[in-house]
Amino acid sequence: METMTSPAVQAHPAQDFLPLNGTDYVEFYVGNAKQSAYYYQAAFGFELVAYAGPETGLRDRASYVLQQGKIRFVLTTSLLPDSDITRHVAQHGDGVKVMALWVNDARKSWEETTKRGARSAFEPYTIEDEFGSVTLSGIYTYGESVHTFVERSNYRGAFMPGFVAKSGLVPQQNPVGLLHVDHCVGNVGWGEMNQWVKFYEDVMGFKLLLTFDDEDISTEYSALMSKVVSNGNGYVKFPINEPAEGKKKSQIEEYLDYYHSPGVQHIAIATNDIRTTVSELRRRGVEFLTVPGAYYEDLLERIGAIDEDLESLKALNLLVDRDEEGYLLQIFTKPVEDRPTVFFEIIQRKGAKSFGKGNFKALFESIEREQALRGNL
Ligand code: TYF
Ligand code: FE
Repeated sequence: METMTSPAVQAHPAQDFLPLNGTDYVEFYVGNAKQSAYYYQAAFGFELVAYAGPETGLRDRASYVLQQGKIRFVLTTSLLPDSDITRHVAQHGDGVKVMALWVNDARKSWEETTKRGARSAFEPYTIEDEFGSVTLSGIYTYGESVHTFVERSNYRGAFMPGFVAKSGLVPQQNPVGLLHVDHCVGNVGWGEMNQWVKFYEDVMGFKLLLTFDDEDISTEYSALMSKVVSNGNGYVKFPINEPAEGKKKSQIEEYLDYYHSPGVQHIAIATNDIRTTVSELRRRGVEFLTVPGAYYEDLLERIGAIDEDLESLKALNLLVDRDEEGYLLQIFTKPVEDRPTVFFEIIQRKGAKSFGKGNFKALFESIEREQALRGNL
């Protein structure tokens, strides 16, 4: 069953040893950053804002920084036949390397977490240019993923020192309306969920928010367990999934088979007008999972009155769920690579703080239909 564990907002935020202002950026290591940057501009409505590469003095890589609302994606590719980036892409395909967290003190963030047992990715260092300075530090989380702490309080440039401002050649048409990262979900190996929940609790001071056991989320075939951890102010939420035994292969196992390690499964992005956002994403060619029409037949009986009319939700295949505090609308893209690994969720919260448990059955059956088409069920 779903268990609500503790309030997301701590009574005494001053005691938080790792205060976080939110997600600073998400960095993807990709095979071709120039073309990925085009995809996120043309299909998802991001704007190119900054660039680093050979033209700015980098010999080994190129990075494109894309922005929409408060969301920053950094797309990085290697220019070498063998490097950490090259090896990452060879092993995992395009995937998320860094979930960067915006902090006021990157050195203290690194010290507080490493002294509690975090494995350092890199020690604190400061970089400067004419627009100010940024201090960075990093720790490893599950798989090869890294949390970079970004202190940019006095920085006024396009992204950070080392990057030049650069605008895109893709004309931005109608606004898509993506606002901020709502949560980033990790898939970890069999039996590893609890140790990663403990990592976020002990090392980063997060609190367990929700637990989903396999009765909540096992459909006829696929099964998984999930726990959600949140930082003190609730701005940063990390659900952690592990595969569970089902009749056939778990969707989490399929991910692990193709990603070849634990890693980021999906990034949920908030909008305050999901119908406009999803119409625009569909028009631009983003592919979404679908649920059968029957999902909508008893929807209003299940979740009660909502502001949106049923037909408009059905036309876009949007999912709806309710909790004690309100409701939410959500939809999931298909994987955005050839491997069945990383995908996106678009979510509009109307009071609800939960994750759409009422949709798990319909959603997971939809994922299983895709798994079957890939021959992985
Ligand atoms: O983040 C969540 O918990 C929801 C539901 O493989 C979910 O988006 C959970 C597991 C999964 C896909 C979606
Ligand atoms: Fe989600």
